[in-house]
Amino acid sequence: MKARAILHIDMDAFFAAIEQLRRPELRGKPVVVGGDGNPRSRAVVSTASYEARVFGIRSAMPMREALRLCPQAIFLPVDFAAYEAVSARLMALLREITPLVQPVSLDEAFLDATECAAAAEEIARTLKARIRGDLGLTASVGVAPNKLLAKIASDMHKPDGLTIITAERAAEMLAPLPVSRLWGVGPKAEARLREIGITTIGDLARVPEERLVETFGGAWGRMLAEHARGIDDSPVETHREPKSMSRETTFERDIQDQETLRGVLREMSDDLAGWLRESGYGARTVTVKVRFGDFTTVTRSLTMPEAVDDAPAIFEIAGRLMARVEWSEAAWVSAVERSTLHKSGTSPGAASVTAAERRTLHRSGTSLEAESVSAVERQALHQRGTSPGAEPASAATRNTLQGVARASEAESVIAVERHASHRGRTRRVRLVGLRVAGLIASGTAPSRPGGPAGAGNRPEQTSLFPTSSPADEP
Ligand code: TTP
Ligand code: MG
Ligand code: MG
Repeated sequence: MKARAILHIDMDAFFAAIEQLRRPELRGKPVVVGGDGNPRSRAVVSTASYEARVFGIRSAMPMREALRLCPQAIFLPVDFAAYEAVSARLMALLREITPLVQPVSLDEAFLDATECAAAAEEIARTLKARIRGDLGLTASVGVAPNKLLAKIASDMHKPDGLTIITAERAAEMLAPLPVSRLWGVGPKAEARLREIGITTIGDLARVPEERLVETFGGAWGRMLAEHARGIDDSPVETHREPKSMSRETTFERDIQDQETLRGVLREMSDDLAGWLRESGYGARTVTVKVRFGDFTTVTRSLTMPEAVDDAPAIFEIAGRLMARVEWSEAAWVSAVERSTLHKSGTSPGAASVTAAERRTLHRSGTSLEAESVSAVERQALHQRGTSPGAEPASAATRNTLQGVARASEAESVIAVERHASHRGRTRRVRLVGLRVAGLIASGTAPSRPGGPAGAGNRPEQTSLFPTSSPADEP
């Protein structure tokens, strides 16, 4: 296969640069754009000009903090319409080079120049010149054999940078960078990696993949291992039919409060129903996602024979799915066990549960802290996640577990269960998400008298935290 030539374009200090462009008296000065432009409001900084960054002002910082760092800065309100207009011109300009453009945000896009006649570096130079000439703005461009590296490259020499990462030099250029530069490595993952002595991408590349899979679960562990080596096969995706739409909320603080959760789910249901109606789709699949304070993530999915597009139906299904999440730590631990045992179920007989499974469970049993179980949990969840809708604690699995317990084949399992039953606290929620998928154009959805699926047999209001779960600890 021909090596790909991917460009990543990211405008410099985008909102602030547009303000400086239309108000020449602001050029060369510290400009901060955020909220309604009042530096004493509770708003946060959207962006700051490079002149303001010298003072330590950054995106997402409270405006008040920015004011403290640089009292002489010029504070301006966000004028979204103006930035959108410039963004549209930028994307049009990129599409003149090739139709293979994937906009990522207002000021950012990937471009696949593999089939272009000119060399990628030449295209990058032309682009920068045109952005300067036509828009009066500067951009930083990265050129690389894939999206991951192109994005890292565009960020390396900001502002007005042009950075090329070749396949040959990728490892060397990535090695000294902090792991946070990789997609999906946020502060929590960064902290976890630091705990095991990994701070740079080079460190990460030296960790055997199995170790990462063990620590972060299958999909993510493998992805980390690839990305650390500069490998990324994801295509530049131009406009595509929506496959799904989702909403997510990360709470300011991890919560345990059912009403808050219910309120957020209701809001997201309203939102998604609005989107479905506007786009003319119904959804056959609804998925909830819960990320707990310990970083583990659970999804529960339901696919219905017919599509829904109204908020009450989506909310109701979300509630039912939420009831299938293990909310208490005790239930959680035993679900992990079941899953572990389930895997062993492929080989017949309880004896197969002995070696590896017992060791795994024993390990978690030795210090039943969340941390020690979490690698196993994540792996278990990953496996379940790949077959959405599958009920993890199937009858067969439960039988296996019971059979094993009866035969006293796995004493450590019982120990874990017993221990866990004393730890029946409700787990704290960090993030909750709701997704609709299995989209069907509204006009073509099969209809049945009696309305959309689920309408006929809605159960009574379900509790998000099932009543069977042990009470919270005082
Ligand atoms: P970025 O490309 O992240 O930042 P930037 O263009 O301002 O600066 P640079 O790329 O040179 O580092 O974001 C593009 C715009 O998105 C930014 O101008 C304002 C907006 N934005 C926010 O509103 N909030 C944020 O937290 C971030 C990061 C960006
Ligand atoms: Mg930018
Ligand atoms: Mg950007």
